[in-house]
Amino acid sequence: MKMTFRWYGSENDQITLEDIRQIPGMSGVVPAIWDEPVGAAWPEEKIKAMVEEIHAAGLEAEIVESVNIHDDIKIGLPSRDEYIENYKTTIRRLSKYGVKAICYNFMPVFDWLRTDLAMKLEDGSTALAYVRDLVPESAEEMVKQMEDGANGKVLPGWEPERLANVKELFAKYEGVDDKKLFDNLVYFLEAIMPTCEECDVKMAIHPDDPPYSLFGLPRIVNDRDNIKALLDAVDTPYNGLTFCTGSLGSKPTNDLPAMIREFTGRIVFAHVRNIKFMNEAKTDFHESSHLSADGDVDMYEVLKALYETGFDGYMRPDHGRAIWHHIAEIGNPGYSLFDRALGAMYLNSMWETLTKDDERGVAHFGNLAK
Ligand SMILES: [Mn+2]
Repeated sequence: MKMTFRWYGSENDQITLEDIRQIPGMSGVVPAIWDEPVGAAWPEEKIKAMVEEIHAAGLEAEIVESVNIHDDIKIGLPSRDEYIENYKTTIRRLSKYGVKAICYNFMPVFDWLRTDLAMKLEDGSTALAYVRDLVPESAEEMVKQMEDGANGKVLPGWEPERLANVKELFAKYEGVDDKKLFDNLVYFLEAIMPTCEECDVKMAIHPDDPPYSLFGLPRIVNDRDNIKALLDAVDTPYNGLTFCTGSLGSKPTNDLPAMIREFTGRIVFAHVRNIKFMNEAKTDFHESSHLSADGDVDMYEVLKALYETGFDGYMRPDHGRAIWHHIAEIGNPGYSLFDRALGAMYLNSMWETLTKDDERGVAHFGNLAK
């Protein structure tokens, strides 16, 4: 397992590579190129500069996140083939500079979504939250709401130029139901798999966040059945999964440890974070600290399932709350330095316990508990 940290680049992140390097056990960062339009091939010189900057700071850059998929691919328009060619070019260029995996998603129109990007928790920290009844009626209002809470940052998946005419974009998705979206995803994957194999770059799809349909749009990556269908449809280790415990964990019927065990060998990237349900129906949640006791995801069971199934991919603490004096200076919502650093330490310490227990043949502590 390699512990990593998302990094938005020196232009877009107030957190420096040096900050990240000082977090114990950190092997690398998960970067992206933000100033290219969705669908364009990432220019080689930008990839080179990004990777060299990261290496110079003593960190690895083996996995990137947010090589976003153009809507025409998701909709299945004839122009998709051109965008798929661009995507293959990006894969080849990334691989040339040592990138081994790509985290992406296939959510139509909107990427992740929250109704509050700074909900105040009892301890004074703030966290991202989702309350079903606070989702506005119109998609335009949603775009505005997300932009207003973004601290002036461009949120990944919320590119203003792409969402400038969100109504038009919705119209393009007319007739794209779950089945069609799934078929379009399979088309995309089948088209790029030879390039992935040739370059040894694994694709790791991120589940829907939140894990259900919004504004009538299709959603196809959020539970055991639809993930299994996707992995089976393109049955190669290069068609992999980003196992995001926060996204999948906000659907109460998902049994996370069981899913990890079932998808052994296909989990490329683990996003590990916790969420806390706020109502009995479990439709509303806020993000919490990583500690199991603070949320509804049992981190011990999650890590144990990963460890026991021989997980050797990348992990990151995913989101964090804004805490300490960082609250005032937080840039990218959900991507604070301190709480994610605490999360990484917590996850690393559990991983060390699991590793050493295993090496020393310690099966359990059952007797101590009595
Ligand atoms: Mn995630």
